[in-house]
Amino acid sequence: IMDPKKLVEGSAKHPQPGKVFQYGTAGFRMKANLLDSVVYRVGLLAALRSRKLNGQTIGVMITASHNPPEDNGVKLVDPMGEMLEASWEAYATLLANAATDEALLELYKKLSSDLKINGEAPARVIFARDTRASGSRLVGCLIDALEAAGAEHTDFKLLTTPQLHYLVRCVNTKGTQYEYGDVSEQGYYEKIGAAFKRAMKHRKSSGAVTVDCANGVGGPKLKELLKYLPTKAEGGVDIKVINDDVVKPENLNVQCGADFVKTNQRAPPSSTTKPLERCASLDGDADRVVYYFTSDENIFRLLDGDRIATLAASFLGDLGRQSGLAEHLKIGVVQTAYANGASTQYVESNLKLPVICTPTGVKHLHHAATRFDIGVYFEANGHGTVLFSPAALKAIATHEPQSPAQQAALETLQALTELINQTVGDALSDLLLVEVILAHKNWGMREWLDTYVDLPNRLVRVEVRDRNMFVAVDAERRLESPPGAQAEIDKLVGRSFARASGTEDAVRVYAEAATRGEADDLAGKVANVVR
Ligand code: 16G
Ligand code: ZN
Repeated sequence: IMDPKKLVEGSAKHPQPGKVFQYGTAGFRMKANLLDSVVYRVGLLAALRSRKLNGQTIGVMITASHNPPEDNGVKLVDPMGEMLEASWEAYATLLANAATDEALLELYKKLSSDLKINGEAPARVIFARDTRASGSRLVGCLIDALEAAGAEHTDFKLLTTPQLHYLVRCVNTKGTQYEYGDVSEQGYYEKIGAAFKRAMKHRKSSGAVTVDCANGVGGPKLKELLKYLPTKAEGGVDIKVINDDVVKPENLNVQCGADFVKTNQRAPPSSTTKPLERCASLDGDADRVVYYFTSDENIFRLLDGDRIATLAASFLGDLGRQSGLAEHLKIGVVQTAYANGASTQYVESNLKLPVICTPTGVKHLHHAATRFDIGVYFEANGHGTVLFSPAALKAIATHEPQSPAQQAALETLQALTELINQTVGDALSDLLLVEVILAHKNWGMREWLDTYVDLPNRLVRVEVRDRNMFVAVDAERRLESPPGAQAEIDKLVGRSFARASGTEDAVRVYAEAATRGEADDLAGKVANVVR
């Protein structure tokens, strides 16, 4: 049970700095020195959430993903490894903004009674952090809260964000028919390693990939995972790890990592790979991955989340047909408005699969993907995964193959259900998924790139007086407010939309057109409408 005296004393150790905080698309995120009181209060909420769910384990991840080293952040993970239920985000915001220690205690009690929480129910929380220098101090704030709230807690130390999501699901499914895996970091590697071996069973070696780990937690974790994978000689992939310096946390995400590569449309300056060599970049907490290479003509080519989604959907469709399960496996792709129009067209016209467009933010895509038997979702920035419905899992597990070819496809499909992290986008798991597919298709980067031609596009950030004026509808593809703005955009040629950023004080404009010049021109014109 919660100890009121401890709660107030703990709060006094981590005072609210007189700022207004908001639980955003990815939890709380800001300069790390502002975060102590926020983490303390998130700890209290984690305990409340666990009690509300009768002692199911809640996760707390301390990370600021691709943001600069001096930032940090905190977010909650729900029992099945999903993001915190949206209605609870508001409680997190309320707690973070309680002005005094006593006000915090009162609010805790009020939430507890409003939400009909049994104060004597057990509370269980597990947590982890990325490699930021501020991480261990913030863990201290979190532990103070969990002690005050009377929650059992386990520190899993340094993990990637998706590893923590995995563990939360494992704890909560332990001993049930939905057991997800062993509740340990090693269990994660074993599960993925075994699945990868199985997925590669009908293939030989598939070449090499150089992985830029953003100097973040993905570096040591990928190196650990390698110990569970077949070597190149054993028919595995030759994975070379670079930018894995976590000893100097000030290097995190600096001139490297998935966000750097995607935003700057170029390889990390430290990269020494040659033309056509396969490269990938993770972000700071390893929940995003993008691929790239330089062509023979020395042109940088990015294969982002859209490309991973199309590759995965195409392969899963093949496996469905080859295993004789096609009619039981309705595959769909979920994207946001940022997806390149050519990728959407490719999925609909070539793969003949349905596409759903949702607002930006992983939780929206994830939710929509559960509507399919196999839901492939990716944001263009490289965050995404593939979800298998319970019915699909059952069909894949129990289908009787009618031929050796069906058998082989079925085995690969079964392996993929284990290889792919079902809780959240996972760069390590996605990386291996791409490698498996390229091996099966016997493709290099060129063949993958040549599946379709991206439309030229341009993304601009526009500073505005008040971004809250910009209300987007229709999965952010249209502006409802300010009045008249959408009508102006509709007059222009090409596809463009404007939306308020959920993470920065600005409006983002995306434009896509037949030529580079037209895309730039369109983005400029829409930016002027917004300004
Ligand atoms: C957050 C989202 C990410 C999204 C980005 C958009 C999660 C875990 N993260 O980082 O998916 O792409 O926000 O940022 O949902 P923006 O609103 O500033 O464009
Ligand atoms: Zn991330």
